[in-house]
Amino acid sequence: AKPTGRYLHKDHQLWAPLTLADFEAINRCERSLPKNFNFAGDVLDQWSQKEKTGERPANPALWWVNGKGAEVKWSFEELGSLSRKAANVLIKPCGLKRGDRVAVILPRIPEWWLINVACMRTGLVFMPGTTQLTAKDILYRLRASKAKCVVVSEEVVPAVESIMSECPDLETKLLVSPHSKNGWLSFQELFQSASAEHSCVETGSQEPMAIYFTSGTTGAPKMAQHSQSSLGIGYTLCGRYWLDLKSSDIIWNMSDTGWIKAAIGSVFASWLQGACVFVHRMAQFDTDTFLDTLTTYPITTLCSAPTVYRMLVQKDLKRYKFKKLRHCLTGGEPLNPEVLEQWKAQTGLELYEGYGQTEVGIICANQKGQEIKLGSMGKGVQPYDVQIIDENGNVLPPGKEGEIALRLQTTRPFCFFSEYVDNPEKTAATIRGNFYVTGDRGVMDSDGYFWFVGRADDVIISSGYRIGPFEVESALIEHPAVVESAVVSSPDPIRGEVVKAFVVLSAPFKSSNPEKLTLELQDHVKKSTAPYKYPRKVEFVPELPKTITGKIKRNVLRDHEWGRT
Ligand code: BCO
Repeated sequence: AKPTGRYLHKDHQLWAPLTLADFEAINRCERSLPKNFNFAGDVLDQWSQKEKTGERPANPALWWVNGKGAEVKWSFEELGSLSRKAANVLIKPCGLKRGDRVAVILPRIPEWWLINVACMRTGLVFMPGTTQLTAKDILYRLRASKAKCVVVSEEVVPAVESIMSECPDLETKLLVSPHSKNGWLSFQELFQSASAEHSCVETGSQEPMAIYFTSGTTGAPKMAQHSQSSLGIGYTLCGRYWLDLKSSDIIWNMSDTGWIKAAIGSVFASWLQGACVFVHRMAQFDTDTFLDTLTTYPITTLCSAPTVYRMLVQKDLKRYKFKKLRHCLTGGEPLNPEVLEQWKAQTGLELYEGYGQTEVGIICANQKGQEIKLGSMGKGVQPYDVQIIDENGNVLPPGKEGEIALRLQTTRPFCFFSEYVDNPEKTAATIRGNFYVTGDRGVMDSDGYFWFVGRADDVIISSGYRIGPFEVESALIEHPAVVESAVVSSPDPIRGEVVKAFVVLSAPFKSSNPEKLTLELQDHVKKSTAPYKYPRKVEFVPELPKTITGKIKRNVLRDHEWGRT
Protein backbone atom coordinates (compact mmCIF):
# COMPACT_ATOMS: atom_id res chain seq x y z
CA ALA A 1 0.00 0.00 0.00
CA LYS A 2 1.13 3.48 -0.81
CA PRO A 3 2.10 5.42 2.35
CA THR A 4 1.27 9.10 2.93
CA GLY A 5 3.79 10.61 0.49
CA ARG A 6 3.45 10.78 -3.25
CA TYR A 7 7.01 10.82 -4.57
CA LEU A 8 8.03 7.96 -6.81
CA HIS A 9 11.59 7.05 -5.90
CA LYS A 10 14.40 6.59 -8.40
CA ASP A 11 13.88 2.84 -8.55
CA HIS A 12 10.26 3.51 -9.61
CA GLN A 13 9.08 1.00 -7.04
CA LEU A 14 8.82 2.73 -3.70
CA TRP A 15 6.59 5.53 -2.56
CA ALA A 16 8.04 7.70 0.17
CA PRO A 17 7.22 11.10 1.63
CA LEU A 18 8.81 14.05 -0.10
CA THR A 19 11.57 15.56 1.99
CA LEU A 20 12.99 19.07 2.24
CA ALA A 21 15.99 17.79 0.29
CA ASP A 22 13.63 16.68 -2.51
CA PHE A 23 12.04 20.13 -2.58
CA GLU A 24 15.45 21.80 -2.71
CA ALA A 25 16.54 19.53 -5.55
CA ILE A 26 13.35 20.40 -7.47
CA ASN A 27 14.06 24.12 -6.97
CA ARG A 28 17.61 23.65 -8.22
CA CYS A 29 16.21 21.88 -11.32
CA GLU A 30 18.09 18.71 -10.31
CA ARG A 31 14.89 16.76 -9.95
CA SER A 32 11.58 16.91 -11.79
CA LEU A 33 8.30 17.80 -10.19
CA PRO A 34 6.30 14.94 -8.72
CA LYS A 35 3.07 14.25 -10.58
CA ASN A 36 1.01 15.07 -7.50
CA PHE A 37 1.70 17.49 -4.72
CA ASN A 38 -0.38 18.94 -1.93
CA PHE A 39 1.19 21.37 0.55
CA ALA A 40 -1.15 20.32 3.36
CA GLY A 41 -0.53 16.61 2.91
CA ASP A 42 3.09 16.66 1.78
CA VAL A 43 4.48 19.43 3.98
CA LEU A 44 2.22 20.32 6.91
CA ASP A 45 1.26 16.74 7.77
CA GLN A 46 4.91 15.72 7.52
CA TRP A 47 5.84 18.35 10.11
CA SER A 48 3.02 17.04 12.26
CA GLN A 49 4.67 13.59 12.11
CA LYS A 50 8.04 15.12 13.01
CA GLU A 51 6.47 16.79 16.02
CA LYS A 52 5.30 13.40 17.24
CA THR A 53 8.71 11.79 16.81
CA GLY A 54 10.50 14.74 18.42
CA GLU A 55 12.31 15.65 15.17
CA ARG A 56 10.92 19.17 15.47
CA PRO A 57 11.33 21.36 18.57
CA ALA A 58 8.24 22.17 20.65
CA ASN A 59 7.49 25.36 18.78
CA PRO A 60 3.97 26.27 17.66
CA ALA A 61 3.23 26.22 13.93
CA LEU A 62 1.04 29.31 14.32
CA TRP A 63 1.23 31.83 17.16
CA TRP A 64 -1.40 34.56 16.96
CA VAL A 65 -1.96 37.50 19.30
CA ASN A 66 -4.20 40.55 19.08
CA GLY A 67 -2.53 42.86 21.60
CA LYS A 68 -5.65 42.76 23.79
CA GLY A 69 -4.84 39.56 25.64
CA ALA A 70 -6.19 37.01 23.16
CA GLU A 71 -3.71 34.39 22.01
CA VAL A 72 -3.82 31.27 19.83
CA LYS A 73 -1.01 28.71 19.62
CA TRP A 74 -1.40 25.73 17.30
CA SER A 75 1.04 22.91 16.75
CA PHE A 76 1.20 21.33 13.27
CA GLU A 77 -0.92 18.51 14.71
CA GLU A 78 -3.61 20.99 15.82
CA LEU A 79 -3.38 22.91 12.56
CA GLY A 80 -3.93 19.56 10.84
CA SER A 81 -7.03 18.52 12.74
CA LEU A 82 -8.57 22.02 12.77
CA SER A 83 -8.00 22.53 9.05
CA ARG A 84 -9.57 19.11 8.35
CA LYS A 85 -12.67 20.35 10.20
CA ALA A 86 -12.56 23.55 8.13
CA ALA A 87 -12.21 21.43 4.97
CA ASN A 88 -15.38 19.57 5.90
CA VAL A 89 -17.19 22.90 6.36
CA LEU A 90 -16.18 23.99 2.86
CA ILE A 91 -17.13 20.68 1.25
CA LYS A 92 -20.33 19.74 3.03
CA PRO A 93 -22.48 22.67 4.18
CA CYS A 94 -20.85 25.07 1.69
CA GLY A 95 -21.19 22.50 -1.10
CA LEU A 96 -17.89 23.41 -2.77
CA LYS A 97 -16.11 21.12 -5.19
CA ARG A 98 -12.46 20.72 -6.16
CA GLY A 99 -11.43 23.51 -8.54
CA ASP A 100 -14.11 25.96 -7.32
CA ARG A 101 -12.82 29.47 -6.61
CA VAL A 102 -13.21 30.92 -3.14
CA ALA A 103 -12.69 34.63 -2.41
CA VAL A 104 -11.31 34.98 1.10
CA ILE A 105 -11.42 38.52 2.47
CA LEU A 106 -10.34 38.24 6.06
CA PRO A 107 -8.06 40.28 8.31
CA ARG A 108 -5.13 38.65 10.13
CA ILE A 109 -7.21 36.17 12.16
CA PRO A 110 -6.35 32.49 12.74
CA GLU A 111 -9.28 31.41 10.55
CA TRP A 112 -7.46 32.88 7.52
CA TRP A 113 -4.77 30.23 7.97
CA LEU A 114 -7.37 27.50 8.61
CA ILE A 115 -9.37 28.30 5.50
CA ASN A 116 -6.20 28.64 3.45
CA VAL A 117 -5.07 25.14 4.48
CA ALA A 118 -8.62 23.79 4.17
CA CYS A 119 -8.68 24.97 0.53
CA MET A 120 -5.44 23.06 -0.08
CA ARG A 121 -6.87 19.91 1.50
CA THR A 122 -9.95 20.08 -0.70
CA GLY A 123 -8.39 21.35 -3.95
CA LEU A 124 -10.31 24.65 -3.84
CA VAL A 125 -8.72 27.70 -5.45
CA PHE A 126 -8.03 30.30 -2.79
CA MET A 127 -8.33 34.00 -3.78
CA PRO A 128 -7.11 36.26 -0.97
CA GLY A 129 -8.14 39.90 -0.79
CA THR A 130 -7.37 42.70 1.66
CA THR A 131 -10.23 43.91 3.87
CA GLN A 132 -9.55 47.38 2.41
CA LEU A 133 -11.41 46.24 -0.75
CA THR A 134 -14.57 48.22 -1.42
CA ALA A 135 -17.89 46.90 -2.75
CA LYS A 136 -16.85 47.82 -6.29
CA ASP A 137 -13.52 45.98 -5.97
CA ILE A 138 -15.27 42.90 -4.57
CA LEU A 139 -17.89 42.96 -7.31
CA TYR A 140 -15.18 43.00 -9.95
CA ARG A 141 -13.30 40.12 -8.30
CA LEU A 142 -16.35 37.92 -7.80
CA ARG A 143 -17.58 38.45 -11.35
CA ALA A 144 -14.21 38.14 -13.07
CA SER A 145 -13.34 34.95 -11.22
CA LYS A 146 -16.87 33.48 -11.17
CA ALA A 147 -16.20 32.70 -7.51
CA LYS A 148 -18.58 30.15 -6.01
CA CYS A 149 -18.01 31.25 -2.43
CA VAL A 150 -16.95 34.33 -0.51
CA VAL A 151 -15.54 34.09 3.01
CA VAL A 152 -15.51 37.35 4.97
CA SER A 153 -15.35 38.89 8.40
CA GLU A 154 -18.11 41.13 9.74
CA GLU A 155 -16.71 44.44 8.46
CA VAL A 156 -16.87 43.18 4.84
CA VAL A 157 -20.52 41.99 5.02
CA PRO A 158 -22.19 45.30 3.97
CA ALA A 159 -19.96 45.56 0.89
CA VAL A 160 -20.77 42.00 -0.22
CA GLU A 161 -24.49 42.41 0.48
CA SER A 162 -24.62 45.55 -1.63
CA ILE A 163 -23.35 43.74 -4.76
CA MET A 164 -24.25 40.07 -4.38
CA SER A 165 -27.33 40.32 -6.60
CA GLU A 166 -24.94 41.14 -9.46
CA CYS A 167 -22.87 37.97 -8.93
CA PRO A 168 -24.80 35.09 -10.55
CA ASP A 169 -22.06 32.51 -9.87
CA LEU A 170 -21.86 33.21 -6.15
CA GLU A 171 -23.57 30.33 -4.34
CA THR A 172 -22.25 30.50 -0.79
CA LYS A 173 -21.48 33.28 1.65
CA LEU A 174 -19.52 32.22 4.70
CA LEU A 175 -19.17 34.55 7.66
CA VAL A 176 -16.30 34.28 10.13
CA SER A 177 -17.64 35.97 13.23
CA PRO A 178 -18.88 35.06 16.72
CA HIS A 179 -22.28 36.45 15.64
CA SER A 180 -24.48 34.82 13.01
CA LYS A 181 -26.26 36.79 10.31
CA ASN A 182 -29.31 36.10 8.15
CA GLY A 183 -28.41 34.89 4.68
CA TRP A 184 -24.90 33.88 5.73
CA LEU A 185 -23.51 30.49 6.78
CA SER A 186 -21.72 30.79 10.10
CA PHE A 187 -18.20 29.37 9.95
CA GLN A 188 -17.99 29.15 13.75
CA GLU A 189 -21.24 27.18 14.10
CA LEU A 190 -20.49 24.79 11.26
CA PHE A 191 -16.94 24.33 12.47
CA GLN A 192 -18.10 23.25 15.94
CA SER A 193 -20.03 20.31 14.54
CA ALA A 194 -17.67 19.42 11.66
CA SER A 195 -15.75 16.17 11.69
CA ALA A 196 -11.95 16.23 11.96
CA GLU A 197 -11.75 13.26 9.56
CA HIS A 198 -10.81 14.30 6.06
CA SER A 199 -8.59 12.76 3.38
CA CYS A 200 -6.42 15.28 1.65
CA VAL A 201 -7.10 15.48 -2.09
CA GLU A 202 -4.21 14.30 -4.29
CA THR A 203 -3.84 17.50 -6.24
CA GLY A 204 -1.69 17.55 -9.35
CA SER A 205 1.53 19.58 -9.03
CA GLN A 206 0.36 21.94 -11.76
CA GLU A 207 -3.25 22.14 -10.60
CA PRO A 208 -4.40 25.68 -9.69
CA MET A 209 -4.02 26.57 -6.03
CA ALA A 210 -4.51 30.33 -5.73
CA ILE A 211 -5.37 33.46 -7.67
CA TYR A 212 -3.94 36.88 -6.85
CA PHE A 213 -5.33 40.08 -8.34
CA THR A 214 -2.51 42.27 -9.52
CA SER A 215 -2.59 45.81 -10.86
CA GLY A 216 -1.15 47.03 -14.16
CA THR A 217 -1.01 50.37 -15.98
CA THR A 218 -4.28 49.85 -17.81
CA GLY A 219 -7.52 48.09 -17.08
CA ALA A 220 -8.73 46.29 -14.01
CA PRO A 221 -6.40 44.03 -11.98
CA LYS A 222 -5.35 40.79 -13.67
CA MET A 223 -5.84 37.36 -12.12
CA ALA A 224 -2.41 35.79 -11.66
CA GLN A 225 -2.98 32.08 -11.08
CA HIS A 226 -0.50 29.95 -9.15
CA SER A 227 -0.24 26.17 -9.04
CA GLN A 228 0.08 23.80 -6.08
CA SER A 229 3.83 23.52 -6.69
CA SER A 230 4.65 27.13 -7.67
CA LEU A 231 3.59 28.26 -4.21
CA GLY A 232 3.94 25.00 -2.31
CA ILE A 233 7.45 23.96 -3.44
CA GLY A 234 8.79 27.13 -5.10
CA TYR A 235 9.69 28.90 -1.85
CA THR A 236 11.93 26.20 -0.37
CA LEU A 237 15.24 27.95 -1.08
CA CYS A 238 13.75 31.32 -0.19
CA GLY A 239 12.80 30.00 3.26
CA ARG A 240 16.21 28.49 3.85
CA TYR A 241 18.58 31.07 2.37
CA TRP A 242 16.78 34.43 2.35
CA LEU A 243 14.59 34.01 5.42
CA ASP A 244 17.32 31.81 6.97
CA LEU A 245 14.71 29.75 8.81
CA LYS A 246 14.97 26.59 10.86
CA SER A 247 12.15 24.79 12.64
CA SER A 248 13.15 26.47 15.92
CA ASP A 249 12.62 29.98 14.46
CA ILE A 250 9.67 32.31 14.96
CA ILE A 251 8.98 34.57 11.99
CA TRP A 252 6.85 37.69 12.09
CA ASN A 253 5.93 38.68 8.57
CA MET A 254 3.85 41.85 8.65
CA SER A 255 2.15 41.66 5.29
CA ASP A 256 -1.64 41.86 5.01
CA THR A 257 -3.38 38.57 4.17
CA GLY A 258 -4.33 39.92 0.72
CA TRP A 259 -0.79 39.96 -0.70
CA ILE A 260 1.49 37.24 -1.95
CA LYS A 261 4.03 38.36 0.64
CA ALA A 262 1.70 36.91 3.29
CA ALA A 263 1.65 33.64 1.39
CA ILE A 264 5.45 33.59 1.14
CA GLY A 265 6.40 34.66 4.66
CA SER A 266 3.40 33.54 6.68
CA VAL A 267 2.59 30.25 4.95
CA PHE A 268 4.80 28.59 2.37
CA ALA A 269 8.48 29.57 2.83
CA SER A 270 8.13 29.45 6.62
CA TRP A 271 6.16 26.23 6.97
CA LEU A 272 8.32 24.45 4.40
CA GLN A 273 11.13 24.94 6.96
CA GLY A 274 8.84 23.95 9.87
CA ALA A 275 9.21 27.40 11.47
CA CYS A 276 6.60 29.08 13.68
CA VAL A 277 4.53 31.79 11.98
CA PHE A 278 3.85 34.67 14.36
CA VAL A 279 0.92 37.00 13.70
CA HIS A 280 -0.07 40.19 15.49
CA ARG A 281 -3.48 41.46 14.58
CA MET A 282 -3.01 45.19 15.05
CA ALA A 283 -6.22 47.14 14.44
CA GLN A 284 -4.09 49.92 12.94
CA PHE A 285 -0.36 49.82 12.29
CA ASP A 286 1.62 51.82 14.84
CA THR A 287 5.33 51.85 15.53
CA ASP A 288 5.06 51.68 19.35
CA THR A 289 2.97 48.50 19.30
CA PHE A 290 5.29 47.12 16.67
CA LEU A 291 8.42 47.69 18.75
CA ASP A 292 6.74 46.47 21.95
CA THR A 293 5.87 43.23 20.17
CA LEU A 294 9.52 42.64 19.31
CA THR A 295 10.50 43.20 22.94
CA THR A 296 7.72 40.98 24.33
CA TYR A 297 7.77 37.89 22.09
CA PRO A 298 10.75 35.68 21.19
CA ILE A 299 10.54 36.57 17.49
CA THR A 300 13.76 35.59 15.72
CA THR A 301 12.96 36.76 12.20
CA LEU A 302 11.20 39.88 11.00
CA CYS A 303 9.95 40.67 7.52
CA SER A 304 8.32 44.00 6.73
CA ALA A 305 8.01 46.59 3.97
CA PRO A 306 10.74 49.27 3.72
CA THR A 307 8.08 51.86 4.64
CA VAL A 308 7.80 50.23 8.07
CA TYR A 309 11.58 50.38 8.60
CA ARG A 310 11.55 54.03 7.45
CA MET A 311 8.95 54.70 10.14
CA LEU A 312 10.87 52.70 12.77
CA VAL A 313 14.22 54.42 12.29
CA GLN A 314 12.54 57.72 13.22
CA LYS A 315 12.31 56.30 16.75
CA ASP A 316 15.10 55.94 19.31
CA LEU A 317 15.55 52.22 18.69
CA LYS A 318 18.38 51.86 21.21
CA ARG A 319 15.74 52.15 23.95
CA TYR A 320 14.27 48.80 22.90
CA LYS A 321 15.78 45.44 23.74
CA PHE A 322 14.42 42.95 21.25
CA LYS A 323 13.92 39.59 22.87
CA LYS A 324 15.39 37.20 20.28
CA LEU A 325 15.49 39.10 16.98
CA ARG A 326 18.43 37.97 14.82
CA HIS A 327 17.42 38.28 11.15
CA CYS A 328 15.56 41.15 9.45
CA LEU A 329 14.16 41.20 5.94
CA THR A 330 12.39 43.64 3.71
CA GLY A 331 10.72 43.70 0.31
CA GLY A 332 7.78 44.94 -1.75
CA GLU A 333 9.40 48.27 -2.68
CA PRO A 334 12.98 49.57 -2.92
CA LEU A 335 14.87 50.12 0.31
CA ASN A 336 17.02 53.24 0.67
CA PRO A 337 20.60 52.57 1.79
CA GLU A 338 20.30 55.24 4.54
CA VAL A 339 17.52 53.26 6.21
CA LEU A 340 19.58 50.08 6.13
CA GLU A 341 22.50 51.95 7.70
CA GLN A 342 20.34 53.58 10.38
CA TRP A 343 18.66 50.26 11.24
CA LYS A 344 22.04 48.57 11.55
CA ALA A 345 23.54 51.41 13.60
CA GLN A 346 20.62 51.36 16.04
CA THR A 347 19.92 47.63 16.32
CA GLY A 348 23.19 46.00 15.26
CA LEU A 349 21.21 43.97 12.71
CA GLU A 350 21.57 43.88 8.93
CA LEU A 351 18.54 44.37 6.72
CA TYR A 352 18.29 41.76 3.95
CA GLU A 353 16.32 43.04 0.99
CA GLY A 354 14.46 40.78 -1.40
CA TYR A 355 12.87 41.77 -4.69
CA GLY A 356 10.06 39.87 -6.31
CA GLN A 357 6.63 39.91 -7.87
CA THR A 358 3.27 38.29 -7.33
CA GLU A 359 3.70 36.48 -10.64
CA VAL A 360 7.09 34.87 -10.09
CA GLY A 361 7.96 35.19 -6.41
CA ILE A 362 11.41 36.21 -5.18
CA ILE A 363 13.76 37.16 -8.03
CA CYS A 364 16.75 38.74 -6.29
CA ALA A 365 17.79 38.81 -2.66
CA ASN A 366 20.56 39.61 -0.27
CA GLN A 367 20.90 36.16 1.25
CA LYS A 368 22.40 35.41 4.65
CA GLY A 369 26.18 35.14 4.42
CA GLN A 370 26.36 37.14 1.19
CA GLU A 371 28.06 40.54 1.21
CA ILE A 372 25.47 43.34 1.09
CA LYS A 373 26.18 46.15 -1.32
CA LEU A 374 24.39 49.26 -0.10
CA GLY A 375 21.47 50.16 -2.33
CA SER A 376 21.48 46.85 -4.19
CA MET A 377 18.70 44.29 -3.92
CA GLY A 378 21.22 41.45 -4.09
CA LYS A 379 21.83 38.73 -6.63
CA GLY A 380 19.42 36.60 -8.63
CA VAL A 381 18.09 33.63 -6.65
CA GLN A 382 17.83 30.01 -7.75
CA PRO A 383 16.29 28.68 -9.92
CA TYR A 384 16.15 31.95 -11.81
CA ASP A 385 18.68 33.24 -14.32
CA VAL A 386 18.13 36.99 -13.92
CA GLN A 387 19.37 39.32 -16.65
CA ILE A 388 19.00 42.90 -17.81
CA ILE A 389 17.65 43.02 -21.36
CA ASP A 390 16.85 45.63 -23.98
CA GLU A 391 13.58 46.19 -25.84
CA ASN A 392 14.48 43.46 -28.35
CA GLY A 393 15.22 40.82 -25.74
CA ASN A 394 19.03 41.11 -25.99
CA VAL A 395 21.06 40.69 -22.80
CA LEU A 396 22.76 43.94 -21.77
CA PRO A 397 26.26 44.02 -20.26
CA PRO A 398 26.91 44.97 -16.60
CA GLY A 399 26.37 48.65 -15.87
CA LYS A 400 23.75 49.15 -18.62
CA GLU A 401 20.21 50.00 -17.62
CA GLY A 402 17.42 47.89 -19.06
CA GLU A 403 14.49 45.73 -18.07
CA ILE A 404 14.87 43.09 -15.36
CA ALA A 405 14.03 39.75 -16.96
CA LEU A 406 14.15 36.02 -16.24
CA ARG A 407 15.55 33.64 -18.83
CA LEU A 408 13.10 30.92 -19.78
CA GLN A 409 14.38 27.39 -20.07
CA THR A 410 12.80 24.96 -22.52
CA THR A 411 9.77 24.75 -20.24
CA ARG A 412 8.16 27.46 -18.15
CA PRO A 413 9.78 27.41 -14.67
CA PHE A 414 7.45 25.58 -12.27
CA CYS A 415 7.57 28.45 -9.76
CA PHE A 416 6.04 30.89 -12.26
CA PHE A 417 2.38 31.85 -12.16
CA SER A 418 0.52 29.68 -14.68
CA GLU A 419 -1.29 32.49 -16.47
CA TYR A 420 -3.43 35.58 -16.12
CA VAL A 421 -6.81 33.85 -16.09
CA ASP A 422 -8.94 34.60 -19.19
CA ASN A 423 -6.28 36.98 -20.45
CA PRO A 424 -3.96 35.24 -22.94
CA GLU A 425 -2.85 38.58 -24.44
CA LYS A 426 -1.56 39.94 -21.12
CA THR A 427 0.02 36.54 -20.31
CA ALA A 428 1.79 36.55 -23.70
CA ALA A 429 2.90 40.16 -23.20
CA THR A 430 5.09 39.08 -20.27
CA ILE A 431 7.32 37.12 -22.67
CA ARG A 432 9.96 38.80 -24.83
CA GLY A 433 12.05 36.38 -26.90
CA ASN A 434 13.51 33.93 -24.46
CA PHE A 435 12.69 36.02 -21.38
CA TYR A 436 9.93 36.79 -18.90
CA VAL A 437 9.91 40.57 -18.46
CA THR A 438 9.14 41.94 -15.02
CA GLY A 439 8.16 45.46 -16.10
CA ASP A 440 10.84 46.81 -13.75
CA ARG A 441 13.99 48.59 -14.88
CA GLY A 442 17.35 47.94 -13.29
CA VAL A 443 21.09 47.57 -13.64
CA MET A 444 23.39 44.64 -12.85
CA ASP A 445 27.00 45.19 -11.84
CA SER A 446 29.96 43.02 -12.79
CA ASP A 447 29.58 41.02 -9.54
CA GLY A 448 26.01 40.08 -10.43
CA TYR A 449 24.29 42.46 -7.97
CA PHE A 450 21.10 44.16 -9.12
CA TRP A 451 19.99 47.76 -8.59
CA PHE A 452 16.34 48.75 -8.98
CA VAL A 453 15.74 51.82 -11.15
CA GLY A 454 11.95 52.04 -11.44
CA ARG A 455 8.93 50.69 -13.26
CA ALA A 456 9.06 50.43 -17.03
CA ASP A 457 5.34 51.26 -17.08
CA ASP A 458 3.13 53.66 -15.11
CA VAL A 459 2.46 51.37 -12.14
CA ILE A 460 3.09 53.10 -8.78
CA ILE A 461 4.84 51.26 -5.95
CA SER A 462 3.87 52.99 -2.72
CA SER A 463 4.47 51.57 0.79
CA GLY A 464 4.91 48.16 -0.87
CA TYR A 465 1.58 48.36 -2.70
CA ARG A 466 1.43 48.00 -6.48
CA ILE A 467 -1.10 50.59 -7.65
CA GLY A 468 -2.44 50.93 -11.19
CA PRO A 469 -2.97 54.60 -12.18
CA PHE A 470 -6.01 53.68 -14.24
CA GLU A 471 -7.81 52.33 -11.16
CA VAL A 472 -7.30 55.64 -9.31
CA GLU A 473 -8.20 57.73 -12.37
CA SER A 474 -11.38 55.66 -12.82
CA ALA A 475 -12.35 56.38 -9.21
CA LEU A 476 -11.63 60.11 -9.57
CA ILE A 477 -13.67 60.52 -12.75
CA GLU A 478 -16.78 59.34 -10.89
CA HIS A 479 -16.68 62.59 -8.89
CA PRO A 480 -18.58 65.53 -10.47
CA ALA A 481 -15.63 67.88 -9.87
CA VAL A 482 -13.32 65.86 -12.12
CA VAL A 483 -13.25 66.34 -15.88
CA GLU A 484 -10.14 64.24 -16.27
CA SER A 485 -7.08 63.28 -14.26
CA ALA A 486 -3.62 61.77 -14.57
CA VAL A 487 -2.21 59.71 -11.75
CA VAL A 488 1.54 59.27 -11.32
CA SER A 489 4.09 58.49 -8.63
CA SER A 490 5.64 61.26 -6.56
CA PRO A 491 8.60 60.94 -4.15
CA ASP A 492 7.92 60.57 -0.45
CA PRO A 493 10.46 60.27 2.38
CA ILE A 494 8.49 57.60 4.28
CA ARG A 495 6.47 55.72 1.66
CA GLY A 496 9.15 55.77 -1.04
CA GLU A 497 6.62 57.05 -3.53
CA VAL A 498 3.00 58.09 -3.19
CA VAL A 499 0.08 58.44 -5.55
CA LYS A 500 -0.29 61.94 -6.97
CA ALA A 501 -3.32 63.00 -9.00
CA PHE A 502 -3.28 65.91 -11.44
CA VAL A 503 -6.90 66.94 -11.78
CA VAL A 504 -8.72 69.11 -14.31
CA LEU A 505 -11.83 70.53 -12.64
CA SER A 506 -15.28 70.88 -14.09
CA ALA A 507 -16.64 74.44 -14.37
CA PRO A 508 -18.87 74.40 -11.24
CA PHE A 509 -15.90 73.35 -9.04
CA LYS A 510 -13.24 75.68 -10.46
CA SER A 511 -13.61 78.19 -7.64
CA SER A 512 -13.87 75.59 -4.83
CA ASN A 513 -11.56 75.75 -1.83
CA PRO A 514 -8.60 73.57 -2.99
CA GLU A 515 -7.84 72.08 0.47
CA LYS A 516 -11.48 71.13 1.05
CA LEU A 517 -11.84 69.71 -2.44
CA THR A 518 -8.62 67.71 -2.08
CA LEU A 519 -9.98 66.08 1.08
CA GLU A 520 -13.30 65.43 -0.63
CA LEU A 521 -11.62 63.75 -3.60
CA GLN A 522 -9.36 61.69 -1.34
CA ASP A 523 -12.35 60.55 0.66
CA HIS A 524 -14.21 59.76 -2.53
CA VAL A 525 -11.37 57.53 -3.83
CA LYS A 526 -11.15 55.74 -0.46
CA LYS A 527 -14.84 54.87 -0.78
CA SER A 528 -14.68 53.90 -4.44
CA THR A 529 -11.64 51.64 -4.34
CA ALA A 530 -9.33 50.16 -1.70
CA PRO A 531 -8.19 53.11 0.46
CA TYR A 532 -4.45 52.36 0.20
CA LYS A 533 -4.69 53.63 -3.41
CA TYR A 534 -5.97 57.10 -2.53
CA PRO A 535 -3.96 60.07 -3.91
CA ARG A 536 -1.95 61.43 -1.01
CA LYS A 537 -1.10 64.43 -3.20
CA VAL A 538 -3.56 66.29 -5.45
CA GLU A 539 -2.79 69.17 -7.81
CA PHE A 540 -5.42 71.04 -9.77
CA VAL A 541 -4.28 71.94 -13.28
CA PRO A 542 -5.97 73.72 -16.21
CA GLU A 543 -5.06 70.90 -18.62
CA LEU A 544 -3.04 67.70 -18.91
CA PRO A 545 -0.06 67.17 -21.23
CA LYS A 546 -1.19 65.01 -24.18
CA THR A 547 0.21 63.41 -27.31
CA ILE A 548 -0.98 64.54 -30.71
CA THR A 549 -3.49 61.67 -30.64
CA GLY A 550 -4.86 62.82 -27.28
CA LYS A 551 -3.18 60.25 -25.00
CA ILE A 552 -2.22 61.64 -21.59
CA LYS A 553 1.56 61.84 -21.17
CA ARG A 554 1.90 60.52 -17.62
CA ASN A 555 5.67 60.33 -18.10
CA VAL A 556 5.94 64.14 -18.42
CA LEU A 557 4.12 64.63 -15.12
CA ARG A 558 6.07 61.86 -13.41
CA ASP A 559 9.42 63.23 -14.57
CA HIS A 560 8.41 66.65 -13.30
CA GLU A 561 7.54 65.17 -9.88
CA TRP A 562 10.88 63.39 -9.65
CA GLY A 563 12.83 66.44 -10.83
CA ARG A 564 13.93 64.73 -14.03
CA THR A 565 14.26 66.60 -17.28
O1 BCO B 1 -2.39 57.04 5.93
P1 BCO B 1 -3.84 57.42 6.03
O2 BCO B 1 -4.35 57.30 7.42
O3 BCO B 1 -4.13 58.74 5.39
O4 BCO B 1 -4.67 56.36 5.16
C1 BCO B 1 -4.56 54.97 5.32
C2 BCO B 1 -5.70 54.43 6.17
O5 BCO B 1 -5.99 55.21 7.26
C3 BCO B 1 -6.81 54.48 5.15
N1 BCO B 1 -7.87 53.49 5.38
C4 BCO B 1 -7.74 52.19 5.63
N2 BCO B 1 -8.94 51.62 5.75
C5 BCO B 1 -9.86 52.61 5.56
C6 BCO B 1 -9.17 53.81 5.30
N3 BCO B 1 -9.79 54.96 5.06
C7 BCO B 1 -11.13 54.94 5.05
N4 BCO B 1 -11.85 53.84 5.26
C8 BCO B 1 -11.25 52.67 5.52
N5 BCO B 1 -11.99 51.58 5.74
O6 BCO B 1 -6.22 54.20 3.89
C9 BCO B 1 -4.82 54.36 3.96
C10 BCO B 1 -4.20 53.02 3.78
O7 BCO B 1 -2.82 53.11 3.74
P2 BCO B 1 -1.88 52.00 4.37
O8 BCO B 1 -2.45 50.65 4.17
O9 BCO B 1 -0.54 52.26 3.80
O10 BCO B 1 -1.98 52.29 5.94
P3 BCO B 1 -0.86 52.56 7.02
O11 BCO B 1 -1.55 52.43 8.34
O12 BCO B 1 -0.16 53.83 6.76
O13 BCO B 1 0.14 51.33 6.89
C11 BCO B 1 1.51 51.44 6.66
C12 BCO B 1 2.04 50.05 6.23
C13 BCO B 1 3.51 50.19 5.86
C14 BCO B 1 1.89 49.09 7.41
C15 BCO B 1 1.22 49.57 5.01
O14 BCO B 1 1.33 50.53 4.00
C16 BCO B 1 1.68 48.21 4.50
O15 BCO B 1 1.34 47.21 5.08
N6 BCO B 1 2.46 48.16 3.43
C17 BCO B 1 3.02 46.92 2.90
C18 BCO B 1 2.19 46.36 1.79
C19 BCO B 1 2.70 44.97 1.40
O16 BCO B 1 2.71 44.06 2.17
N7 BCO B 1 3.14 44.82 0.15
C20 BCO B 1 3.66 43.58 -0.36
C21 BCO B 1 2.90 43.20 -1.60
S1 BCO B 1 3.40 41.63 -2.27
C22 BCO B 1 4.82 41.97 -3.15
O17 BCO B 1 5.31 43.05 -3.19
C23 BCO B 1 5.44 40.83 -3.89
C24 BCO B 1 6.81 40.52 -3.32
C25 BCO B 1 7.27 39.16 -3.76
